[in-house]
Amino acid sequence: MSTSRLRDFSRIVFFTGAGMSAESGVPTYRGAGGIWKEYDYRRYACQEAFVRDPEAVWEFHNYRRGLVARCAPNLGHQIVARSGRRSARVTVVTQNIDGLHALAGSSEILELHGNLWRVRCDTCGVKQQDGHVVREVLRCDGCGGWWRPDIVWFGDYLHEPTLDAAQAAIAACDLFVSIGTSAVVYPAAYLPEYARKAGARRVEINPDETPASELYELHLRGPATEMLTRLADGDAELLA
Ligand code: BV8
Ligand code: ZN
Repeated sequence: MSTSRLRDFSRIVFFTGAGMSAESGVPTYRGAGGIWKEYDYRRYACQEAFVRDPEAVWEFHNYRRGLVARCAPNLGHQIVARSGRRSARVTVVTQNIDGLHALAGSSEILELHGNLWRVRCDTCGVKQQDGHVVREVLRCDGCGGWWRPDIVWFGDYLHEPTLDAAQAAIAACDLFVSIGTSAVVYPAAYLPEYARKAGARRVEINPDETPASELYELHLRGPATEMLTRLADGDAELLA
């Protein structure tokens, strides 16, 4: 039976990277306009930098908060959220920290790399979730230490239960749609392999080829909004 519409699948995983939010105006990390071209993550976005110069780390993260706060979910985020209301089970496994999937109304979201709008104090073991705003209070009221952006930086271990949940969702899915990731950051970049082992239909949405492209059966070479529209309208014949 040839399946060509999202709702023909019982368990869908959308695996998203920075390209998912590019059309919302959120800079990607690599490629043209990539944020790591402008900012060295070793100075602004890693544990060593946070210990060495928390003010510089907060200046960078409040700069990003200010920028992302002006960005809204795009049509691609909305299609993903809508499919979650129509298909049996949809899980969003995202590498993004911008919070745009939740804003678009997706409910089952696994944030592999944390969240730009959440902070934590590792001394007090507490977290705080902010709205999409710049943060003013940078010192923990419990211990006076610096609040840390609750983001998985390079060299940080991912939150094990979140990664386990992502692997479990992918191992049980019958459709795996990767959107806007360069597939170079691990362990997230291992995840498409779980979809292959699960025998899921595998679709890659990305204007460019990636090191993971050979793992996919269908390649939709274009921007997320346009390709997701095609997928949702069923005119991109998913592999039978
Ligand atoms: C870990 C946080 C265990 C958020 C990020 C040395 C020491 C320690 C670890 C390592 C090491 N060397 C290597 C590693 C492993 C390292 C890693 O994978 N490095 C890579 C670069 C080789 N991984 C880690 O450190 C991870 N932790 O391994 O812990 C450990 C611990 C200690 C010692 C050893 C091991 C943690 C990884 C998470 C890092 N956090 N950022 C932030 O600060 O903002 S990385 C960053 O990359 C983001 O999280 C992002 O999510 C992630 C992946 O990027 P993408 O989302 O794919 O975005 P990118 O810009 O790259 O690509 C965009 C794509 O979209 C492109 O393909 C483009 O074509 C496409 N596109 C553009 N426009 C559109 C589009 N697609 C569709 N539509 C469009 N319109
Ligand atoms: Zn504290």
